Amino acid sequence: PRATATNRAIITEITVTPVAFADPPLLNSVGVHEPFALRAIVVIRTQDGTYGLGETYGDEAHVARLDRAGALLVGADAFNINQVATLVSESLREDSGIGGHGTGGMVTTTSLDDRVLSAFDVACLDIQGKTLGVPVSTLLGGAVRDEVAFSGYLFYKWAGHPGQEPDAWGEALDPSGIVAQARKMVDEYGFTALKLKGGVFEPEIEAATIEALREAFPRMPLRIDPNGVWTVETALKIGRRLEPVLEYLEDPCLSIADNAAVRKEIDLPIATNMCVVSFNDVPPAIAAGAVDVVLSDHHFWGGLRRSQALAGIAETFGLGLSMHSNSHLGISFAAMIQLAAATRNIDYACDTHWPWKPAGDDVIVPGALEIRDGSVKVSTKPGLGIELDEEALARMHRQYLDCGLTKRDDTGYMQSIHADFQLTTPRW
Ligand code: GKR
Ligand code: MG
Repeated sequence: PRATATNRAIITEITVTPVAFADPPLLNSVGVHEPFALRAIVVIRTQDGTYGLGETYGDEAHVARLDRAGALLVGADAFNINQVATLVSESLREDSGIGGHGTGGMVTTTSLDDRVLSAFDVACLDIQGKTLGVPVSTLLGGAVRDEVAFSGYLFYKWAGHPGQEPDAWGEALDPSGIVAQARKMVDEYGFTALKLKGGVFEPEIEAATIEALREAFPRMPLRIDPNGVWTVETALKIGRRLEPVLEYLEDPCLSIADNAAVRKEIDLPIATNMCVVSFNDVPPAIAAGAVDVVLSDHHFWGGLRRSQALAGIAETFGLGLSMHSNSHLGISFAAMIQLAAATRNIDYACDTHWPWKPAGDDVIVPGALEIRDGSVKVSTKPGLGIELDEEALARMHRQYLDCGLTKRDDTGYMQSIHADFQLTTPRW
């Protein structure tokens, strides 16, 4: 590609490295987390020796796309993200679009172009920030807050992976197990909001779990997310029961139409990271009145700048905004924090899987990101405010090779343990 007039940061090299980190057996509607979660680390280098970091899904189909796009981006200007986006789309022109969604089959309708663009957008912004000596939040319009609040993300879980010792979190398979898990989360991280991953047990048990949390934490904002496996009827029944307790109800059903039907009949905000997952979904969702809160995720909304475009739409149409998360490492976390810092209308504590990751398992130099009193301080250092630990990257890549996983497959793993596990939506 031809460099443009700015000519500030010409990309000379891009490496894409799949890595793996230990993950506990967290249960969800599609199965259970495998012993390792996969991510891809994108490092972009420019002619003056600056590097920028991006992180995204580690499924092999996605990694292959990142490699193809990365090859086209050499020679482009890291200050021209429009040019980067055009080249990414060019690399996908012949793509079948199959696989690489990174969500274990939970969400398969995100935009292919935006999914691939995301990590490059983040890495380019990191380079821009380092070149200009400003944090990414400044490039995004300026920080409106100096810390970002996160919610404690609770999961039903087994004590440990089959054949392994129990992990530090232990078992949580009923309301009291989840309350104990919540106590540990709140004690260790100071969270001021809690989210329960549902869609695992009978809805009545999950409702009872939320009620047990309410009793244990009388003033804590609470949410439940069954990942769209409830029928409209079940969602109405459980939604009405939990009306006095919930801050919002997340993806009770899968489709825009079903969530709209639920929303009309209950007095609770409906949030989603499943039925509004690309710009194409926004007009029909608004027309149907399907949701109140969009849980954005820069990994599938095309990076930080495109997420800001979504924030503008949310503002215009009076939708609430917060953030969704999958298992992730520090680069993604730093990007989420810079984005949230610069987004005026983040209305709720954002989701993160951060506490589920072993502290030593990361590719960045430790110490940059810490959850205290439920929030993370926004870095004011140049770029994302983090540094790559090359040795850790190599170690975690070896871990990826050794673990033998090539894509997230919660369902296959569950079926290897419980052969009768069926993937049915809606389930209840
Ligand atoms: O990690 O099992 C999980 C979650 O269920 C994740 O895959 C979801 O994408 O956290 C997500 C959600 O809010 O739906
Ligand atoms: Mg969700």
